[in-house]
Amino acid sequence: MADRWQNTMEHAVSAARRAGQVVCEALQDDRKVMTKSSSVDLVTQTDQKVEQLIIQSVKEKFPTHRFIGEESVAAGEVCVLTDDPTWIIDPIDGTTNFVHTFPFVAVSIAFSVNKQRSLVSAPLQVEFGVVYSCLEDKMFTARRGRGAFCNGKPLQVSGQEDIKQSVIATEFGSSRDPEAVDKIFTSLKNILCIPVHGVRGAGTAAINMCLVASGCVEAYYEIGMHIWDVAAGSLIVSEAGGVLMDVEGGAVDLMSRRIVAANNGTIAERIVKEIDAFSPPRDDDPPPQK
Ligand code: LIP
Repeated sequence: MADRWQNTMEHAVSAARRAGQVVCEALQDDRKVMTKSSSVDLVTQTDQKVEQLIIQSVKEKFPTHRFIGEESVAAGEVCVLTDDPTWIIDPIDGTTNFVHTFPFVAVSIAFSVNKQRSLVSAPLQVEFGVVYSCLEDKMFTARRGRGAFCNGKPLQVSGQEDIKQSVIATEFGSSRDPEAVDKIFTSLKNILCIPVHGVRGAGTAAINMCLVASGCVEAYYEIGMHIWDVAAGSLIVSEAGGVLMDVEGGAVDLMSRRIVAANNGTIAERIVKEIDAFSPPRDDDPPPQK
């Protein structure tokens, strides 16, 4: 059956590859670092330039499409889904890595159609996801219902059912609020002491999710990331045979800034038991009144 969005996905892949080339070239330059919500929430001119390059290239081909971009939202645009086809873009996932030349940075592009209050059961709403790990030159792709791939090779999550034989990925995020940090460390201690074989973090949610899809880690969880970090990876995990869950169990809501992405429900539910959950402001919350 003809795939309605194949042509659109191919545009996304070429846009991600071009963006990745710009990111890699910029790594050689002196990167002007700015901050957003806090002194550790970093952004560079390259983040902003790459997001605009992607958006402009899409607008030329698909003028009616809409966008949720990390840096556009940071500049004040609303983070809401409408009935229009919507591109969800993180121009550099792993900006702190980029600034410090820690070698894991990705361009993440997801494409969603049909209005949703939030991306509940995200795989049903995300039509395709593209994550380009540009320093590794790994193009991760997934088309809803048609599998997940890395550089064209099929991906399959780990078959591990025993949490004590597992490696789990997570991130500490950019919040330095003491209460949030306490909960993040409580969750980390609980999971480490199950015990699991190890805990890892690439410094980018998108690559962590691709590691789940690739079977390199059994699961990734985090509280505090954003929809643009995980929208593409959510489909890549699902199409590689994995599962998505909220940190307190139940359906994932990608606007909630909370996620568990795992190889199977057994591992996901075991992790949920250990997470000291909290609820950060949602991505689709109205901006605070000035
Ligand atoms: C990053 C996420 C990561 C999170 C960081 C940051 P960015 O995205 O990929 O999971 O822990 O705080 O949000 O800001 O590099 O695009």
